Amino acid sequence: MPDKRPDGITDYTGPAGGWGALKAVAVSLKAQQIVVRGGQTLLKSNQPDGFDCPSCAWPDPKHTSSFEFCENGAKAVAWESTAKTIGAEFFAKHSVSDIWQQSDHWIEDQGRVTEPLRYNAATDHYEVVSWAEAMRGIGAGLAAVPDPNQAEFYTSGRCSNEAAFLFQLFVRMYGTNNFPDCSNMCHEATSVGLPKSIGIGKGTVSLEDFDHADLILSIGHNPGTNHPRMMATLREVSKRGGKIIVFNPLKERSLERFESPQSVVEMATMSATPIASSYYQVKVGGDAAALKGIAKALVALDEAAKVSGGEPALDHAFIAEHTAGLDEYIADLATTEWADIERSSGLSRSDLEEVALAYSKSKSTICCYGMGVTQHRTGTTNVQQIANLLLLRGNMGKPGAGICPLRGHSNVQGDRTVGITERPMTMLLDNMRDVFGFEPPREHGHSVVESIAAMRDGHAKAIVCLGGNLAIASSDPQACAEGFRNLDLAVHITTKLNRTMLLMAKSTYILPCLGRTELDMQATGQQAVTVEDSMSMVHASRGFLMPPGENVKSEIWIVGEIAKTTFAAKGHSPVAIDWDAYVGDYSLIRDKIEAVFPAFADYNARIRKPGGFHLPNSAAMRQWKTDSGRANFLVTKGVAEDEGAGDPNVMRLTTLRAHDQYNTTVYSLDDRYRGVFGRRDILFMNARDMARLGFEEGDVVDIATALQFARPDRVVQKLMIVRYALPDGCCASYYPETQPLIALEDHDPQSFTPSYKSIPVTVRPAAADMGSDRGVVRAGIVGQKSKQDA
Ligand SMILES: Nc1nc2c(c(=O)[nH]1)N[C@H]1C(S)=C(S)[C@@H](COP(=O)(O)OP(=O)(O)OC[C@H]3O[C@@H](n4cnc5c(=O)[nH]c(N)nc54)[C@H](O)[C@@H]3O)O[C@H]1N2
Ligand SMILES: Nc1nc2c(c(=O)[nH]1)N[C@H]1C(S)=C(S)[C@@H](COP(=O)(O)OP(=O)(O)OC[C@H]3O[C@@H](n4cnc5c(=O)[nH]c(N)nc54)[C@H](O)[C@@H]3O)O[C@H]1N2
Ligand SMILES: [Mo]
Repeated sequence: MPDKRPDGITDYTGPAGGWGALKAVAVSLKAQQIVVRGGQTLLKSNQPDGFDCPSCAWPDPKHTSSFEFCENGAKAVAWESTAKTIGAEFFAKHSVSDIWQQSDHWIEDQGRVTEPLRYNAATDHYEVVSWAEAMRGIGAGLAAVPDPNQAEFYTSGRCSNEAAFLFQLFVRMYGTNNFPDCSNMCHEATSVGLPKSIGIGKGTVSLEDFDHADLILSIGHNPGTNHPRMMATLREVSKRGGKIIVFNPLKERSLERFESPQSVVEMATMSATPIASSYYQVKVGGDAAALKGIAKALVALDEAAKVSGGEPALDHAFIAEHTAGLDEYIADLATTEWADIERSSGLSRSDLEEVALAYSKSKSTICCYGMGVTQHRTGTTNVQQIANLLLLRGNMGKPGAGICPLRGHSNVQGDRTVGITERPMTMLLDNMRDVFGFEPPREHGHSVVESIAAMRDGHAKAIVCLGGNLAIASSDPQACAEGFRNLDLAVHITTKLNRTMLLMAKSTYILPCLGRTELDMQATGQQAVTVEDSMSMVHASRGFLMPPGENVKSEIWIVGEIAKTTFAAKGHSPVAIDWDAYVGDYSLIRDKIEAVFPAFADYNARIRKPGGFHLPNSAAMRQWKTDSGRANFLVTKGVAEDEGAGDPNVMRLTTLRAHDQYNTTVYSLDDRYRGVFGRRDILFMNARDMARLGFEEGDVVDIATALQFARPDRVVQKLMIVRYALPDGCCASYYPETQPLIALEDHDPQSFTPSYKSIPVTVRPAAADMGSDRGVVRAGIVGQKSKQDA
């Protein structure tokens, strides 16, 4: 008899996808009151003449003619093209302190912001202002910052190449490289780690490569939720007999079985395709050890082959021609003990030898990975271990092989390509100087962690956020709240209201912008923008829905206005720029992108071709732009130190996305594939750990940060324990509710990526309410109460 589970918890037994996915699409369209409009919108997403789906960066299929949508893309589009709007009436009715009391879900669900707003501290209300007034205030505020390096300019990866490029032009003319960006919290370990390995900070595969791969290693990503369109690709690989080997502490349903909502046969017969051929539940933070174990076993196979005269397990010709550092790497593998590998990874030597054997038989292997790899103190070196393993068998720059970081936001890769970077290369700055005729700042700027620290410590005076929800997405909401409230000026360019906008600076503005799905009319007519997907394909995106209000402006228009008013207030501009011309015709911006980045040659012509064009990828062509001129094997000594391993009370917490959320946007409180409905106040743990720590499923507990970064307020209260297949000593909970546990200082030292996915915690029976929002996690509230409220 199945045992009784707590409220809202079920055993999910079906495959991922299937009728459940189609039903969920209908529900989210209805909730946003756009059944008809949304249906039309979906038909236009990821089509040659439509808009780029804002949900993820997985590329479009080769033949963009078929109707490709996915459940979570549908939710994202419905959320953006909602019929609900908020304007003067809403903000007159609700004070900021009132709104603060609501859940994050409620706040965003109020709908699209339709008017520029300025905060009035005397009344504690946002008030509608004219665009001219808002811009005068913002320009004066930015001009008043004593040193340009005391201003921060955040971007979230939904903005287009054109908006991002114009933004970085303005900011560099203003005089700083302070570009905190969502990728600092996401794939920065890739951007920092891979250039040293293979000379480029991006993936090397294209979608076609998946047709030729016979082995996919899938490490630390959850495509059924976060890149659902990838499931079609994995299903094809599986159907034609390719192997898929998964490393993930949690059993994720989509990686086990998937029923394609686009396959008539599977839907009619309720059948499903198995995805993973083997599934290894690696310990949280144990990937580097597992990768080293596989490499060590592979080298042993190669040695054995030398003796027996069998097929070598390493690609010696590739290694000799293309790589450097093999001897040091092999020497390190030799001194890394199996006992350490087994302890750190939680996997047995024989498991890892099995993977090595499968790998040695593969002709072409792709390794896909996500946040399970990057969001650790060891993020950068984790990524480099993946590259090492691929290089051992020449799986880089040949058909069907390569490295495939799954990017997050739909244009996070493009924003980086066109200059949003706090550590710019000399070539970028030289080209900016030559093309625009001003001397850009050379000093490196702030990443997310550094900008929050500067705000918290009172060094930064102003921030402009081009999208996102920085204070909630970042680690340490305590520091973020303090930081935002220290500022003289905060500006939020946004589609919707979120909690970051409730952390009041002396002067705070909200500026409503168009989303991807909407018609963008400027002086020369309807405009298209461009984006770059996870596989370096650049293509056009054209919205067609009517904007939610006549005062909602394009991001590009807003950036242009901020630039004009700031330099007017300063009384001078480093160089005369005709901002109105760029805003009036985005193809002029593309001309300049092309002038600064030669890879965009013939930009305007090439985006007219359906599907767009591919940016050249040096590593994919086996050109290694590294210091050694070769692909480098990079050594990380030993295995990740298992902090707290000696203490049986310390658990390692990882933070996850539920199926019904997009980062900090919570669409609903369900997480269907993990069997959770109507609640997010969950701590997943295995039955052995529950028994060992004296808990039962359904118990309500508090979790506190342990060890180095422990602090009395690093506590999340009242989570309910739910049984889940996880390795011993590991637990999991939802992002962003768990942010208060993560210290700003707890990050990868190389890439500054917060270690969102390996937080040492202790678990204890729930104590009395600590008198803060930490007691109401269930409602999705994080952070502190607002000052106005205290
Ligand atoms: N619907 C939807 N789509 C999205 C997003 C969204 O929130 N919702 N977010 C977008 C963004 S910005 C991003 S970056 C991507 C994120 O996409 P993913 O990388 O898939 O993100 P996560 O859900 O954070 O975690 C991925 C997986 O890592 C596993 N994991 C946790 N810790 C470890 C570990 O130590 N080792 C290993 N091997 N695995 C581990 C978790 O069990 C989980 O299955 O998705 C993008 N697409
Ligand atoms: N604990 C933990 N923390 C994490 C993660 C984790 O796995 N665990 N993941 C990290 C990752 S991978 C990322 S990428 C970050 C995400 O960090 P962000 O990108 O800052 O966060 P989002 O939640 O994606 O931002 C959502 C907001 O963007 C605005 N928005 C939506 N569409 C548009 C648009 O078209 N234009 C503009 N201007 N604004 C728009 C809306 O106001 C919405 O509220 O979070 C990171 N934080
Ligand atoms: Mo991300």
